[in-house]
Amino acid sequence: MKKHITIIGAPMDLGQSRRGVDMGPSAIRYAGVVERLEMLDYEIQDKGDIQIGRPGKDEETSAGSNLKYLQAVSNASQKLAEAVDEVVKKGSFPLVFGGDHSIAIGTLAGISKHYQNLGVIWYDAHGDLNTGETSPSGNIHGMPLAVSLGIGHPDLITIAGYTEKIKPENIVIIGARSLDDGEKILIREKGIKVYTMHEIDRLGMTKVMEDAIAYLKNKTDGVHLSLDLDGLDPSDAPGVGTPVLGGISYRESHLAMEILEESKMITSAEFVEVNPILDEKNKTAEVAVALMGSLFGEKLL
Ligand code: HAR
Ligand code: MN
Ligand code: MN
Ligand code: MN
Repeated sequence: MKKHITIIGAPMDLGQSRRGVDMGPSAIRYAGVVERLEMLDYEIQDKGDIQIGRPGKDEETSAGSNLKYLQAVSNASQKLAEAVDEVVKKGSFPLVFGGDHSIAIGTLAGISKHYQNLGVIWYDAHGDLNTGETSPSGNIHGMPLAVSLGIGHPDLITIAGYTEKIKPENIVIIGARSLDDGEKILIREKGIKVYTMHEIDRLGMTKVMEDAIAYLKNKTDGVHLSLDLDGLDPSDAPGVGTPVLGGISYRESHLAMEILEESKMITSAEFVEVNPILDEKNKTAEVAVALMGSLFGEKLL
């Protein structure tokens, strides 16, 4: 039987301050994702995009909070959680396209209730472990991993009606090179496993991925890949809102996806932060699609 993937677009740009990332799902489709995955003998259903409400001019800040566009992000997260929940219930593999990384709040809320111990691989230059108190920007795309731990604004941590979406010991962050002070404290406090660029340089991507897989293997019953394109070096993925020098290469990222594919552990995925307005001829969307090819088993020979 052909394996089944369901695509959902989440054209969200309100979790950060660079407009254009709402066109990410279109750019990824334009880069040929459906055709590419169909060649791998998957049956693909593209459910289209969830609707993101446009906030009024005065809605950037809400009373009693420094979180930007809290209401719009929380409404969209609820919608995305419901859409993803349906996909998992059907037994299909949820593949979500952002949009900025705030969408992970909804993705994880929809997926995690189907698992006792969902693992998460957070492939990102950033930790996304801020709260309103520690965030330097108020941008919610810097908060989704903390929110999924149940740490953050009440409107966000209660999406889909339950609080702890992931346990700290079931998280692996890969590619970190920009962490705020509050995020570093949370990482130490919760004992979150982080492979920074230092470990990737020193150990090599093969060892990092093998260690990450071994770390998650016996304690999780599913693993979600949350891949922020800014985890890659900006020379390979220029179309992102918050690029950080010294990132993971295109080649290393392919290798990481291939090792994940061999592990057969990944049960859902999202690719976020593709901003075609900041891109060079849709390069970053093409990189995202090429990585999905490897994640789903594309081989040269
Ligand atoms: N840590 C900074 C903040 O919270 C920058 C976050 C940038 N985040 C993303 N997601 N692109 O990884 O504002
Ligand atoms: Mn991120
Ligand atoms: Mn990032
Ligand atoms: Mn390869």
